[in-house]
Amino acid sequence: MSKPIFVTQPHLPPLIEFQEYLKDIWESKWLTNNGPFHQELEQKLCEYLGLKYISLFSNGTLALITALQALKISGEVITTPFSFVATTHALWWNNIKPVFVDIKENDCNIDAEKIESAITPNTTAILPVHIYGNPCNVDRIQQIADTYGLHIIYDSAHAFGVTLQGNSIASFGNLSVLSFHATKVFTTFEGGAIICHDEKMKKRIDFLKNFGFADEITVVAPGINAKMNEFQAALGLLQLKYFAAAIKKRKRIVETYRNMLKKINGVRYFQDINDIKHNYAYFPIFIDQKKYGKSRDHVYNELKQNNIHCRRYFYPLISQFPTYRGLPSSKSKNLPVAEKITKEVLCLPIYPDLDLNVVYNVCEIIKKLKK
Ligand code: T4K
Repeated sequence: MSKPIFVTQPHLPPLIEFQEYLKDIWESKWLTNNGPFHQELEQKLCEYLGLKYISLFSNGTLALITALQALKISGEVITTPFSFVATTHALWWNNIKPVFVDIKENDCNIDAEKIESAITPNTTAILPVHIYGNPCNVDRIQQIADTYGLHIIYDSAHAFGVTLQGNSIASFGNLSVLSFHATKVFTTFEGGAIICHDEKMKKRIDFLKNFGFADEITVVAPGINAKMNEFQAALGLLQLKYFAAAIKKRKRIVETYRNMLKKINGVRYFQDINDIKHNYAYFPIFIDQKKYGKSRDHVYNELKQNNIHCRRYFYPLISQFPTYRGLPSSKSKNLPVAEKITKEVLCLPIYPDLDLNVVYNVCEIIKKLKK
């Protein structure tokens, strides 16, 4: 049997380059707690992304949980059901009630026009996700937040490197959270970050991720341990070096998919949008069963038979999991678009070193199935 192909694969630098960093770590014996590589990565990321303040984290989920703590968010938060569970779990871990709002078919992001009708006296914030790296309608969401006095925390887990009119997408909202998990375009094994806009908030976030310590003997809040270690930071520094080349390779794969899938009735995919620099983190396709003649799951299983392991990101919806399905906002009639998209979506393999022959093969299988 041929080698299995997975939906993604991390893009790693030459081992020898990482070994150089390991030598330094071995010599200094500085492994974690705001070490030299940690400091260097924070600085380099600020430069690279054009941001002023960034706090590194051990993973994106803890960064989300801490972001909510940093703003003291409580009550109800408006969010999307079409994301990875961690988005809503972060609310649950903070004892906050999620209120789901439907998504838009064109980019799968929260439908900003439906946010206002979900606001109640208990609403304190909006937690949208730039899903697959597609920028949310940041202007409209900001306008709503300003009108109703709400905070915005963006889950930008998929959106590292994405820009909107030349600005990093992570620069929007009161806080924005990145993930550097192994499956992400920019990885530190596990990892994440919070982006904020002033020094006081940066300090507060740094205290919170280190048990609440402000100095050796002062604990200012019930913080958590969410620090990024030196090994993670070292990989991050190397990732930066290869990031631009990796995105170029991803783009080529996306263009090949688009080219090969363009004449298949019932198969839809995203196009590039002017003003946006995309990161090509995922290549989701949407299969309209009526037009295509077969279901999404049929295609998923057929590809699996061929040792090509695609993923149905994001199926089921978060609102369909036992923890959340009892919420009033989880009802089907509240989420018609999300319920349609979750049945249609299939993320095809994409990563910088993916062989283009695999892309041809995947597309041929999808073409043949239509007949
Ligand atoms: N918000 C959003 C919107 C998110 O998507 C995520 C995470 C978060 C928040 C939370 O951020 P973190 O706390 O994770 O930093 C994966 C990832 O575990 C998760 O990070 C990610 N989103 C989610 C979309 O995908 P799984 O369960 O699909 O991962 P897994 O282990 O099945 O990996 C997928 C494929 O990737 C494998 O089939 C093979 C390949 N792979 C995976 C790993 C872990 C590798 O080649 N090497 C590896 O080390 O969740």
